[in-house]
This record gives sequence, structure tokens and C-alpha cells, in this order.
Amino acid sequence: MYTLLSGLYKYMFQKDEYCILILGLDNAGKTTFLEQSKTRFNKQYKGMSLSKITTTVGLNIGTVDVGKTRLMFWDLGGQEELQSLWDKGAWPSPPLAGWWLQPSSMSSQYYAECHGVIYVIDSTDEERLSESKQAFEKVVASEALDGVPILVLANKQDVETCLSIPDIKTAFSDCTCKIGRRDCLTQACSALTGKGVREGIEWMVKCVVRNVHRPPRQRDIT
Ligand code: G3D
Repeated sequence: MYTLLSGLYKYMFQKDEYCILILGLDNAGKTTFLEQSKTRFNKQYKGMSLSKITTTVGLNIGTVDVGKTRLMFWDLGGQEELQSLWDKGAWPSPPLAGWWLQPSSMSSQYYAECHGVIYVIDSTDEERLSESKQAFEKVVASEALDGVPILVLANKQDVETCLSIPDIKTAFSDCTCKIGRRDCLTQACSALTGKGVREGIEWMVKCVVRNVHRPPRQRDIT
């Protein structure tokens, strides 16, 4: 009886929540992607003007609901000095305004706790492509992320002179063997116009839901 009632409660009042890290160099478009996603998926959300977004310094957090699934995004800053924190999760105290985590989980590691990774590449920045590849290589080589699905967003595809998907895949080709058997997709995207954003998120939802090795957390529907 208890199982039946708790199952009913869960069905009616809770969502499965998955934590997704948004990584990539500074200026790649991580914050814009997060804002665009919130605007597209959360009907009530009144987003900020996308053209007014400036580079992430610190941490942006946001949730997106896709049906009964909730994605909790952590958009981590991409500056070189912040990249070393991607796999540590040791954020400075006092907590940032709007910090949603309990103090106990503040010392936990982002990689060990996340369900998926979105890696954002600036397709217009050929000069920093190799820097971005090196950062990506560290991400895919991390044991704490074994089996975690990775969505690679080739962002800023609205810019006429941007690198194409085959160009980017070639530049990142020596990371392929480190990707292993996990789900991985390279998606053309423009966080600014929204092109490719819905497809990317929906792909991620499918992958995290079917990954039995990292079960979701339960959150009350608010
Ligand atoms: P970050 O969070 O990864 O640091 P931001 O990056 O989201 O702050 O974006 C950095 C700059 O890139 C911003 O421009 C933003 O408008 C721009 N940008 C983000 N996504 C796209 C995109 O898809 N297309 C184009 N053309 N520009 C994009 P500014 O001028 O504010 O630096």
C-alpha cells in the first residue's frame, strides 16, 4: 500500500531531475544558450534580452522542464582560471546569490554528480579552436564522467563565416577515441536565434533518461 501511495505521490507531485553541466571556453555562448533554452521551454519565463548577455564569470543556474523531466543546468565560467574548477565543484563561500544547493553538496564534485554535459564551441573563433579542443579533451578524459552523455554544440552558426560541422569535427578528431561508448552528438546551433537549441535539449533528455547508471533525483513540482 505504501509503495502504491508513494508511487502515486511521485507521479502527481514530483519530477525526475537531471543535472547538466554547460562547459566551454568563455565567450562560446553558454549563458546565451541557457537563456534561450529557458525561454523556449519554460512558458512563464520572461527572459532577458539575449543581445545584452555578457560572458559568464562564476556560475549561472537554470532549470528547463521538458514534459515530466526537469533539467537543472549549471553554466560554469569558461575562463582559463575557472576551468580547473569544472571537475572540482569547490565554489567560494559565501554562496552566490540564488544558490540552490544545500551546503552539504557545495563541496561535492560537479562531474561526479552530473547526468550530462553540454560542451559549447564558438564556431566563429578559429583562433581559439585548439584551446577549446584541449579543454574538451580533459572533459572527455575525466573518469568521473565515464558514460555521461555529451552534447557538443557548434554555436554561432548564424554567422556566415563560421566553421562548419565537418571543420569542427576534424579539429576535434583526436578526442574521438576518448569519447568511448557514451552517447555523443555534435549539433549545429545558434544560441542567439534558437536554431538547434530544441533538438539539442530533446536529445539530451532522451540520453539522460535512458542512462540507468546515473538515476535522476526526485524534486517536488513547483
Ligand atoms: P559565455 O557565457 O560562454 O561566456 P555568452 O558566452 O553567452 O556571454 O556569449 C558571448 C558573446 O557571444 C555575446 O556577445 C553573445 O551575444 C554572443 N553569442 C552567443 N551565442 C551566439 C550565437 O549563437 N550567435 C552569435 N552571433 N553570437 C552569439 P557580446 O557581444 O555581448 O560579447
